[in-house]
Amino acid sequence: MDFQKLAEAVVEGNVKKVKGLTEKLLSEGIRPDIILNEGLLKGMQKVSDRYKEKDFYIPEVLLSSRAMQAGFHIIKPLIEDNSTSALPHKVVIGTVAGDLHDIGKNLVSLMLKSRGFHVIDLGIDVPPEDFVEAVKKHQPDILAMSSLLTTTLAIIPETIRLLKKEKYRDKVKIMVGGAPVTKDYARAVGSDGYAHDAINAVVVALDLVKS
Ligand code: B12
Repeated sequence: MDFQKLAEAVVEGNVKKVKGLTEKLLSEGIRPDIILNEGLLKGMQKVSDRYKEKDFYIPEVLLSSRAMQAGFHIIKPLIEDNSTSALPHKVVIGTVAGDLHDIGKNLVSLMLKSRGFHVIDLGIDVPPEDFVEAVKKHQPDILAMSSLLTTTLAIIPETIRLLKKEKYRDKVKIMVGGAPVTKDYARAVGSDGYAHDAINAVVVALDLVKS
């Protein structure tokens, strides 16, 4: 199966193979979001599992992320072009200060774009002040924060406190996610929504802009 081969190529960190297989699947008419979920993401999941089991270390993880991103770059414009609903809703997204993980955040951003959201991506290592500035400047419907490290989780409530202080909290919905974030944590720090993956992030975002 080519999806399995693609996932394996991500695990191997083989950029050339990932590009070739992604292009092959596309030429066979497979939808880009399916290639993303069934191939590239399955591969990244295996990498995460191996890292957890201490079978993979940072250099291997970096090689795999680079290979995954190579496939992601091929399908990204296709998913973005596919956005049909063209909702006028805006999302400001970023990974919190101190945290450089961006694979998950980029996927959430891509999935939101594919459903017609206008996404303003502040990148990684974003301090509360910059989130708040972006909310003032862009007036988004949703502020989305990603945190992959327990050590940077506190940036989420800090940002919410600053938004309150600046009287902007009630002007924006807040959605949070990332491996250590849970539904209970999201609620406890006063955010409006949480999702454990990029697909559910879209469901939650659509729900937030409705309410
Ligand atoms: C890849 C990776 C890296 C790469 C990051 C590359 C990159 N460009 O992102 C590199 C090698 C650079 C890295 C570095 C580090 N990492 Co790291 N890394 C990982 C790993 C293996 C996979 C993360 C990933 O990309 N997963 C795949 C994506 C698709 O999943 P995801 O990120 O979870 O995102 C999904 C959901 O969480 C959700 N989501 C994510 N964001 C958001 C936002 C919103 C709004 C919503 C709704 C949803 C949502 O949707 C996403 C898509 O489905 C994880 C292990 C793990 N189990 O998570 C460790 C992990 C996150 N890393 C960890 C650590 C400790 C580090 C380092 C400190 C290691 C070190 N000693 O140097 C550094 C930190 C550097 C820094 N300051 O940020 C720990 C964190 C532990 C903790 N609880 O704090 C983990 C959990 C590994 C572990 N078990 O120890 N890492």
